[in-house]
Amino acid sequence: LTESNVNKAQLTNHDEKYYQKVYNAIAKKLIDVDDYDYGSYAPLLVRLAWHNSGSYDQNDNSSTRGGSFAGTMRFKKEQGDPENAGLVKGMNYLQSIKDQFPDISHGDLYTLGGVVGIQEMNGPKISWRPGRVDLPIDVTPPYHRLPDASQSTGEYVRSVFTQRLGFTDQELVVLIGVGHAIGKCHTYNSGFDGPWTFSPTTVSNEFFKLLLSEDWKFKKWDGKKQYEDEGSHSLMMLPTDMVLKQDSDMKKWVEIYAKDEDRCMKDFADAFSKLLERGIKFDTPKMYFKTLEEQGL
Ligand code: ZEM
Repeated sequence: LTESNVNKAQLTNHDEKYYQKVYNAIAKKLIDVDDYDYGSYAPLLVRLAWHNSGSYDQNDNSSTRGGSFAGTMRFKKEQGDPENAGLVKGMNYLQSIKDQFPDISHGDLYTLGGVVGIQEMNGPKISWRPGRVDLPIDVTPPYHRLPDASQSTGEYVRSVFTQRLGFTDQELVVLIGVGHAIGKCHTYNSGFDGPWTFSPTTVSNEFFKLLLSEDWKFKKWDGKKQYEDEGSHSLMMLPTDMVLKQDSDMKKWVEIYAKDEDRCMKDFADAFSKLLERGIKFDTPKMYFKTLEEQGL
């Protein structure tokens, strides 16, 4: 990396107390406005934070390196990437928070939304820092940097997570498996259908347990190629999810995380925090937020 293409987080006029207020506003809205699957927008906010950050390419030496810094997901251009289908709903959801706290940049808002989503679904504490800056539309990253779920090789998954995003096998396994413990696929967004676990609004290591314990067969339908469990026929795996079990180096981590939930949560917290900060240089200390429950709210 050369100095010129590192995005430097800017100091904001606000302290941790202020961002805790923003956190609380999002967390309260998760309780008040619940007209999404399983009564929670939290999984959608996590996916929004991931897609904001996952457009980063460490090999891109232009000013369009992607990632969460410039907040370019606010533009229709980036929203039009087929992989981002459905995320506008998450951004619209956060608009009232932006109106209440107008100083916060879009990159900070969308990443903080992911932190709130994880923590309020009983997940681990995710360190977070402010200082992303809204930049103009011309730094919008090109399409198709987010992974294509229909791919089914370890080589492909590493081409995104390792070559482009700079994650190890351990980190990519924990990110995908905990990310897909929550929420579901919607045919109207991606063409895939269904949840990965029986507890889609709780952050857990259930994905890893089910990936190993269930018999996964191709789903018989006219839709995209996906897997379903032989037991209940109500859960799903994407082709890229199955790679975590098919690739022997990745599978080692699946086995560790299926057995050790504490390790899983700790490693996920580190990897998710790293994801949100890809391509950004911060000089400020990490912030940690209390859940509504911890504050007695
Ligand atoms: Zn997902 N993801 N993802 N993911 N994801 C979907 C939904 C959700 C992939 C993918 O193609 C899809 C990570 C990694 C990868 C979440 C979090 C994280 C959907 C369904 C697809 C197709 C979208 C829809 O139809 O609404 C692929 C190929 C991945 C890597 C190989 C990582 C990493 C995540 C976070 C850490 C979440 C929370 C959802 C559920 C969203 C919702 O609306 O319920």
